[in-house]
Amino acid sequence: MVCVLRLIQSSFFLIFASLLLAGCGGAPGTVGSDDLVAKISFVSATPDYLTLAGQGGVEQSVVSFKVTDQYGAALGGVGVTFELSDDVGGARLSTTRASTGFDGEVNTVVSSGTAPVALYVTATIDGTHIQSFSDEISISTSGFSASSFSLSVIISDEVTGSSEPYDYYGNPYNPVTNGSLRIESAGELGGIEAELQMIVTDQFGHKVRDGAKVTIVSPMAGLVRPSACIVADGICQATWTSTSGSGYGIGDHVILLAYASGAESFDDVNGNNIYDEGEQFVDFHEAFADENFNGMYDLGEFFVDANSNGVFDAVGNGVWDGPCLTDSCAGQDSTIIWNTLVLELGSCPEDGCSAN
Ligand SMILES: [Ca+2]
Ligand SMILES: [Ca+2]
Ligand SMILES: [Ca+2]
Ligand SMILES: [Ca+2]
Repeated sequence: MVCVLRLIQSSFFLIFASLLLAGCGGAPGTVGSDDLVAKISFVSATPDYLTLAGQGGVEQSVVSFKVTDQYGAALGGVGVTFELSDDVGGARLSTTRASTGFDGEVNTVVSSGTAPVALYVTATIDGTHIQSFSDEISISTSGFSASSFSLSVIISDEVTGSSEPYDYYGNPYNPVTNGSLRIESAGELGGIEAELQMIVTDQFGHKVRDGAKVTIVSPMAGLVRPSACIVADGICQATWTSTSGSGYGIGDHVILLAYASGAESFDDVNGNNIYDEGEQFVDFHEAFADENFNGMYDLGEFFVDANSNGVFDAVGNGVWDGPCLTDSCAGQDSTIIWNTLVLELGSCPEDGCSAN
């Protein structure tokens, strides 16, 4: 009788201890067994952007996952195997297997290689098919490319006064062919706003790092806020606001100029994503706003004096400028790349002006 009682007491203690450990979130479980259903979730990849190895920049990202039970409680001591989606260019993981801590979290580190690529990490709970995937981690150069450095207006009825926007010449607006857009009432009223958008990539067509800066100026008239447009997820936005009530000069238009330090565009004949000697490229001269539309710089027009010599330089340096990814490069790591956008300042509609 005593033995039976002790057996019952012992069994009760084991069950109680198991429940207690599970409740604390630290009990190693037999994952995949009938009594424990585990889940693994992606937590973070910090940062989610890496520069190419050897290019100077952040080359490692800590990728974290978390294992929980069916009630959401953390599970410690669970083995997890990691796999990288691609090892092109030597991209690699610091470890391919680890165990969760008491908080249920487990980490590995992605190191960039020498090839531009977007990667993700797969984490699988050992002995199961239970897995999770990280968000995308981009590996690329950190700079802008002139091949994708686009300034545009976010078109809305409020901006154009119509669901069918028109350009400078009164033709239906075509952002591809002419790049000008009529902003209704802005030639007569101050305070009329147009939302600007920069869409940018690096030379591989990947998003540049968050926090990269594009400067946007409106030298003829109007206000740009912020003038330092900070890129997030490949895009940055700013607002142009009219500042006068009577138009701004020739044709009642303004020219917006966006510029940043970046790589010149090139014709990648052999498709290796890298500038090779002999490939055609666009040799950027200094940036300017062609305020009178004559296709050339005239004294008094705004320009960016990239080489600080006090005058506008109308020709490039004759060599491709951008991140050197071959054994030797004749150009600089970057130059000033730029783009312009023309806004036509429209008059008020027949039923009168009204500010936004
Ligand atoms: Ca090439
Ligand atoms: Ca050049
Ligand atoms: Ca000019
Ligand atoms: Ca100059």
